[in-house]
Amino acid sequence: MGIQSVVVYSEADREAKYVKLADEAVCIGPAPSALSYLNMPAIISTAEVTDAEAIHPGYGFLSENADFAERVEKSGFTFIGPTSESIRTMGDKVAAKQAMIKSGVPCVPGSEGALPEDTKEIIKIARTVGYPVIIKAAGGGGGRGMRVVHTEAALVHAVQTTRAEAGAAFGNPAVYMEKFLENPRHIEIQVLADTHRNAVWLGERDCSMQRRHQKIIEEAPAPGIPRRVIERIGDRCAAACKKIGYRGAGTFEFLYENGEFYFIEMNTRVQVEHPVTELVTGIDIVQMQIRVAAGEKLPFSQRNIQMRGHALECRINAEHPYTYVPSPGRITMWHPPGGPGVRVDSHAYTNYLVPSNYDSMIGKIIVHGDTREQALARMRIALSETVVEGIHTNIPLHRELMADSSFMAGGTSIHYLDGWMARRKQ
Ligand code: MV4
Repeated sequence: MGIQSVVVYSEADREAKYVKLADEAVCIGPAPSALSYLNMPAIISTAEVTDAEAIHPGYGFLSENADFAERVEKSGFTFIGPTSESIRTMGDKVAAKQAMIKSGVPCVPGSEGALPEDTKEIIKIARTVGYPVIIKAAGGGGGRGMRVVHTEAALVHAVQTTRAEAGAAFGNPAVYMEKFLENPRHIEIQVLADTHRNAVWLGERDCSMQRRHQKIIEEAPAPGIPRRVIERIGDRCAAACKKIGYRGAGTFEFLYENGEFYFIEMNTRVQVEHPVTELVTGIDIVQMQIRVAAGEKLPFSQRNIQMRGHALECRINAEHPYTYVPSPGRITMWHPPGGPGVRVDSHAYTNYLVPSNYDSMIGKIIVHGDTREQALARMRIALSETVVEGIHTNIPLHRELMADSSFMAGGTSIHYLDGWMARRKQ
């Protein structure tokens, strides 16, 4: 795009490749994120001293922090993302759900808004919803602050405990109730919206292969879901964006069970797994974020968007493949794969020191093929070509999963990896 870039980094990330590649790099503090990546004044003053125009928040730390978005804009910079108001609404899961119900997006059946104080009322709501139910914190999300309840006897205590935890963790004790779906898939819809009332959806991703809310494999399209079912949901997501005045990239998260979609949360950032959508649509999502933040119109409409082929992403983590114990340290050999339909996004290289301070993800291998079978074949070859020495990685786990008959068949649920690991017994 011809835009000069400045990266900010902490002392622990001194050696990361993006620090070397950027036009300018500014160290904003020591390793602990509270003193660097979460230090809003340090980031905003870096924008000031480097004469930046806009700030892209990435996909970690402050990327979904409404106060940060607000401070960026109040300091005279463009925040590359939605308005702080959108971020705030979607951060409150009760408000998000109410906005979606209003916009015609199907949600999990449950309480209308936050649960009341009155225990008799709570019991009544649970009877209507039907057990099992799940109690979720309004301020939670991404798997934080939730509790499954199977019987009426356990209900009131579960609500009280979740409330107390939510108050302490999020400063908001409000909780809500949903029907607990026992064996769903996690399917999400990517959207893009501009400031000229245009909004489109860019297909779906299946992110069901996960452990402890950390996804490890994502793919697009989602295997075995009829196109007409996805199209109905996608059109509703785009319509919801227009209705709420959404801007930039976003993701609607759904649970999918027995042929039905149920909205659970919206992410107001670009996500780790956006490359699978880029490969099947040919659209550069980050470039679009920057263009719509600059006030440009989206350069395409829904009918111009075509999904082609199949994409898979394997997240490469510095961790033991079967115990998941983090494995930071010096990478003595880094040999990424290549060839047609193979993309690697990473900040690592031979001699790079993986710091112990942050998330263990050190890269992503993303492949594209004409069919899911071709994408799987390309991923198997890509994984076989990849060499990472000096630390443990989860590459052996990915190699096994790419040869697993249920994964190969497609459509495994969010619980599949837990069961697979238990059966594998070290
Ligand atoms: C649920 C659910 C079952 N029923 N809601 C976990 C993360 C957060 N985004 C929502 N989550 C769930 N909500 C109802 N009504 C099961 C989960 C869930 C989950 C969802 C997506 C991906 C992985 C998951 C792992 C465990 C539980």
